[in-house]
Amino acid sequence: MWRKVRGIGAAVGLLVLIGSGCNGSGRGSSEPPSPLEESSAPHGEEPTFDEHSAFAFLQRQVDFGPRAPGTSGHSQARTYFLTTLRTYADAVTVQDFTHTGGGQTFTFTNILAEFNPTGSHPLLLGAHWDTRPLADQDPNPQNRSQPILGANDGASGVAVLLEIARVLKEHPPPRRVILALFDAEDLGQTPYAEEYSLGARYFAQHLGRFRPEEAIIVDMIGDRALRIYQEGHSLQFAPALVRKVFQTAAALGYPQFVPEPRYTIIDDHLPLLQAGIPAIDLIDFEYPEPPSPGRYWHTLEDTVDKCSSASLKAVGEVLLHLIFAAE
Ligand code: 1BN
Ligand code: ZN
Repeated sequence: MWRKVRGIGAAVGLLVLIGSGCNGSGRGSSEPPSPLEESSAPHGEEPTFDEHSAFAFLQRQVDFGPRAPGTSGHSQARTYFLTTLRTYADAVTVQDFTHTGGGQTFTFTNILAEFNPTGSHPLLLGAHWDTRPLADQDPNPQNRSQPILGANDGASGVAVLLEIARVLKEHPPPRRVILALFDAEDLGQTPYAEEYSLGARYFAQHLGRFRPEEAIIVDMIGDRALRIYQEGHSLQFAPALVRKVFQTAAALGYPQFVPEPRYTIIDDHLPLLQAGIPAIDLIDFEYPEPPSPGRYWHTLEDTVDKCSSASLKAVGEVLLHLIFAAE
């Protein structure tokens, strides 16, 4: 694995990608105002991912406004994640770090929530919680100096992880699970790969006792017309994990997972791969539809009405199944 992964540094330096309002399955404003307090699944069975609770976690984040580093939305969201995860997880670790770029220094925070911390076969599920400071892909030039809301690009992945945290509180997992909320994923400017994924990079360089056996990143998985293809770096460097995830999705009957390669993307799985961890990226990079990356990506159109609770459910159920499946 290590030998295979070493080659990735050069590849990432050159490559960005190759290829083509979130609304709760049409639920819109009828979404419940807050996440559920208890899991509806009975004890002793594989628990169920509640899509409406997940969607409420998405809405809650967007209600803070843009969560770009240095904004009040960022600071409020940080507090919310810590408060929420401390009620669900066995342990929560705050990983603060600073980064200087463009003459400015910001403080960032990765948040690591653990379940069954002494269990074997540690699995990391990760998502970025920051949102992009500038809507640089917006068709209207006047919008390009404004921050995005990041309903899909930011909130969707975190919403799935928060719902999984809620479920795991009620149903302790048989293996160690680390939920990682990474900061500062989206500060880069295409095509400079080294400016993206600052939080995941910091994490991967300070693994300590947090080295997982395998890792799955979820990003932009709230799109109403969800289509997750097999991402190129994931396929190249962690093919067995890609197969396992897509086979699970097929067995559970989720056609949103399309078992074909389509594009190769810079994302938070790359620093993990570079640290020798089999890591994959589950991302829908056609937002809302082909050609990639789609007309809502990094625009002011990345809003709640473009997303769907059914999409969160498809991803969440697959991840829960992987957590509870017998090895
Ligand atoms: C994913 C979501 N990314 C940014 N927002 C990573 C990325 C970076 C994707 C550069 C394509 C190009
Ligand atoms: Zn982005």
